[in-house]
Amino acid sequence: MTLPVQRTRTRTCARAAALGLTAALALGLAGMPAAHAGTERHHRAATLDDLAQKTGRYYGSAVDNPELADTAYADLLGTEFGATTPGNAMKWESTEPQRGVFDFTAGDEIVNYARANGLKLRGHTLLWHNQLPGWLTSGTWTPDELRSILKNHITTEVKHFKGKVFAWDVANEIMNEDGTYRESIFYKTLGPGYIADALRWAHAADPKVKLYLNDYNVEAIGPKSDAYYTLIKQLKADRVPIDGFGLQGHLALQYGFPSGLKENLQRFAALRVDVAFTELDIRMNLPSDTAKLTQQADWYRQVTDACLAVKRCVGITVWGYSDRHSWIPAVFPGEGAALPWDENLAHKPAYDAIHDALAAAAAPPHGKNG
Ligand code: 9MR
Repeated sequence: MTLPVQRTRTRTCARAAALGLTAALALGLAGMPAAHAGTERHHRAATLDDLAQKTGRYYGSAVDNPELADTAYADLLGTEFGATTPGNAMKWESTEPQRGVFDFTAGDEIVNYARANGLKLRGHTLLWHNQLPGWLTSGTWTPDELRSILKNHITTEVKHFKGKVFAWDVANEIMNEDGTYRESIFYKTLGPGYIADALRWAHAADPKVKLYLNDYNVEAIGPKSDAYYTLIKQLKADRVPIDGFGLQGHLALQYGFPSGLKENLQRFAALRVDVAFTELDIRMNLPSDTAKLTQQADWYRQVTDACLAVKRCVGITVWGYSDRHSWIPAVFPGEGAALPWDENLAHKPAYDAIHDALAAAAAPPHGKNG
């Protein structure tokens, strides 16, 4: 393991130098030697996003609103990463808690945090079967009613965040493992055409924003990723606005590394859509040990390398960057330790593996890829 504190601090020094000492003190960034601040510009260790940017990509982390109060966590996210995704703030139950009554408070908080820290923002998500408000799931809707509700939700939310997010996960997790459509309220009421409609409505509300379909267990070539391949090919043929395919990347050591990952990215890129890892984490059965952390580091390196090998792989987002804040232990009891930083915000071997993979691609002559 390398020196997390050092890397964090050198980046902090950059901010301190840029802000001037008084402002740095006011922000609580003091505590490093002044001489260090003076030489910092020349010696600052590259962050993951610095390196990703050199390859034309971003490196991001999700953030959930309560985590903004953890200032050490929020500061490190703001310095190490170049993009963020709200974990929950832009989901339907948050943004339209009553029919036609919109609340963008939580989403705006993330927008402000992203702006203050110079982070790009991915919008997540306009349409999902989870975290829907009770008024929507408990209602009985005719197709016309539900279509109007969906159109209004998408149009209002996309317009609100227009110019503030660079991409939207328009439809999230719409396929079953066997490649059939998930029987969500939208599918059952509207049929599969709701996906093209959602993309068209989102495009009409913000013609510049990149529109993604996003799912988990689509990293390997198999029935589920095949279904997305077929769907995106058809959407393209029908001239439906679709810009990207998001592979969430919720991996687990005990289930094996997804086979054909790079080839899978390549076949989507060949359909002329961008691809991205949107929610990457690599969990393990607890307790962690050296062997598991080494294997995890190798997997993070392989995922990074797969993205770097495909020109249209535009970036990687981890679903939170530290084991301090992760959804996994609550959902998979006995599993965790999935992120590149530990609970104390110290680097794990995974961090170095990602850093090394990005650095190798960022340094000429290996900077060319495609
Ligand atoms: O990180 C999110 C967590 O805070 C929520 O409790 C959970 C509710 O389902 O959603 C989590 O994020 C999910 C994401 O929106 C879609 N892909 C799976 C993620 C992990 O569950």
